[in-house]
Amino acid sequence: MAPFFPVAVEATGMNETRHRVLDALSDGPVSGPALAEDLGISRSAVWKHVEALRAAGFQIESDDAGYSLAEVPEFGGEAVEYGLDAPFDVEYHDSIPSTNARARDLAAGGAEDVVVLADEQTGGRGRLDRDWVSPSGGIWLSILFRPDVPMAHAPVYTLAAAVAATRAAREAGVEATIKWPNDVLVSVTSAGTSSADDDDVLVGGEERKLVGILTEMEGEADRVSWVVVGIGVNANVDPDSLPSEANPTSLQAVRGETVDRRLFTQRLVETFDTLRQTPESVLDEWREYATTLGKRVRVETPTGVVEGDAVDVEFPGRLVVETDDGRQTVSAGDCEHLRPV
Ligand code: BT5
Repeated sequence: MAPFFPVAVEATGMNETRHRVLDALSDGPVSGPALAEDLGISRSAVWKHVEALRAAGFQIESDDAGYSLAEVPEFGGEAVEYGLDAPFDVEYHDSIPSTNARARDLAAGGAEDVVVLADEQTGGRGRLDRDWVSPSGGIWLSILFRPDVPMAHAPVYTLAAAVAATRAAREAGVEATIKWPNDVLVSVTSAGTSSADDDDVLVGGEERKLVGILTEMEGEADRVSWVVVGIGVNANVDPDSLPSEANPTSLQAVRGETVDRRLFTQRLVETFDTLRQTPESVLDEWREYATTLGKRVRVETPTGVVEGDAVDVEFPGRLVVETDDGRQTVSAGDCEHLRPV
């Protein structure tokens, strides 16, 4: 215990100081000596922080008046942490096999409130051991946290992630909707246009997958130890590079221009952070964005197929289906939209 403790304290301290340096630079110009005095660190420590920030892609100008922040990098850990209104550290990788696998490793080491973020995944995973294709330009991230809830409540975090991703997509001008339980879709009438407001609600081939979510967890029945919510957003990627059988789309394809991945990631993480604190508020927001409700569905569950009209969702995330044999609730499965009811 003794050797570990000082290291942890130092790591936290570094991070906070770096943030304070950045904040001061964004209000700059500020001179090195003034900054050193304000933050209670040495001038050479200021210089080291400035150099580390430059290495992370921040453009920091220096002239007679001092240092000032000229530009924030397009993407990356420091870039997403800069101005992030949520208490997460962001660990960034240009390329990694799977952010979920990395977050699980961090969980095993005792970490919490970490976002693992990558530009590219070389071994991205979907549910049931399926592959998740994750070329450079996407937003591939996993949120590791330790909620004080029973294991049975964990599905609500999948729904919360879907709400957060949908809201961020809509703020980026993409009319996304949620398909139970873990997909965010865009209804497309012709390549590149979205039409969630149209009356002729779309089914089957006209719904394209924008985001996939994979939630993993560990714990005892009465209490979760950790949850990892993996969110894959096809951001600035060409849908032609994704598996065509999934009918994929991307933010870039729908918008006709690239999206600011830093801002998108921040909004996504911030909304998720708010929702995780009030799990009981997730369902109302989910209903508002859901495209599954009011549709005829066919759900392949681990115990068989359930077909009927999707009428509601229940805490923590069960789909309520009106079948010929009465009402059934479904906890997990692959859901296919058949047609509007
Ligand atoms: C999912 O699985 O939709 C969950 C995907 C979660 C990905 C994130 S990325 C960050 C984190 N790290 C990981 O390793 N994973 C998470 P599922 O519902 O099983 O859908 C998988 C199916 O979607 C595949 O079988 C393909 O058909 C299709 N697919 C694969 N890559 C895709 C993509 N980029 N966009 C759309 N569809 C895709």
